[in-house]
Amino acid sequence: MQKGLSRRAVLGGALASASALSFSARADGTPVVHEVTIKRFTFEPAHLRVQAGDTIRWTNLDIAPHTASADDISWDTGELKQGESAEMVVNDGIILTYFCVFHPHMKGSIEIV
Ligand SMILES: [Cu+2]
Repeated sequence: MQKGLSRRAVLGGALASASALSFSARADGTPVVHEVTIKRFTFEPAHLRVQAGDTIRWTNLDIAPHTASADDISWDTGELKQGESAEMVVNDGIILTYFCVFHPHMKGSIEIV
């Protein structure tokens, strides 16, 4: 497990409430958790706009295992089985494009605003 990443299974209910969180306003300046679901071999959303300090959480809903891995593998969720998720805190300077090591046509990108 690499620094800055944590993995755990996410229950449906917990995921639903976390999804609601990502749509709340940043009124108090607190970091936001951005949810990316992996479904039908696609990152959804494929492009994220985030601020440094925010967290991205990838959750695999497919039967097939997937990863979210930086193009140069400088960060990597590791293998996510169905229902598993991994989180990463976004820091300035990270590689902003990623893919799935098992299915390299699956691509995602991050924009720090
Ligand atoms: Cu994949």
